Amino acid sequence: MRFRLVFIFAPVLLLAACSKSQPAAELKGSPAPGASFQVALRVQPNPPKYNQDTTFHVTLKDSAGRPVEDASVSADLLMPGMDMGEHKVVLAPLGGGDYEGVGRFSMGGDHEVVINAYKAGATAKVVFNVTVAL
Ligand SMILES: [Cu+2]
Repeated sequence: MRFRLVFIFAPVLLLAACSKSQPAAELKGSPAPGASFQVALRVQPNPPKYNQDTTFHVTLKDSAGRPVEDASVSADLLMPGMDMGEHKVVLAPLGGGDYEGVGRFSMGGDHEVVINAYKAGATAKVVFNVTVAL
C-alpha cells in the first residue's frame, strides 16, 4: 500500500524538486540505537513556517556511506508533550538515495521531525528538532 502511494506522488515531487534553487542546510539528528542507515534531513524553507508547505529532503546512506535506494521513508511531525494526532509525510524516492515530500506544520514552535526508513528488514529512526516559525 505504501509503495503504491510513493509511486503516484513521485512525478509531482520530481517537478517540484526541479524548481529548487538553493539546497537548505543539513539538520542535526539523534538516531535511535541500532539504526542501519545514516539519515540526513534538509527542510525548505529553513526554518519552516507554520501552515505553509515545507519540503522534507532526506539523504539515506548505509553504514559504509553508500546511497540506499528503494527504501520506504517517512517523516512524522510531532510536538513534544502535545497530542497533535498523526501527521505523517511519505517521502518519494528521487534516486541516488534521495527522498522528498511536502507537508505542513499546523502550529508554530518546537517540533520533532521523526524520520523512519525501512528496507528489506533494515530500519533507521532519527529524531530532528525543528522550531517552526509563525
Ligand atoms: Cu501543537
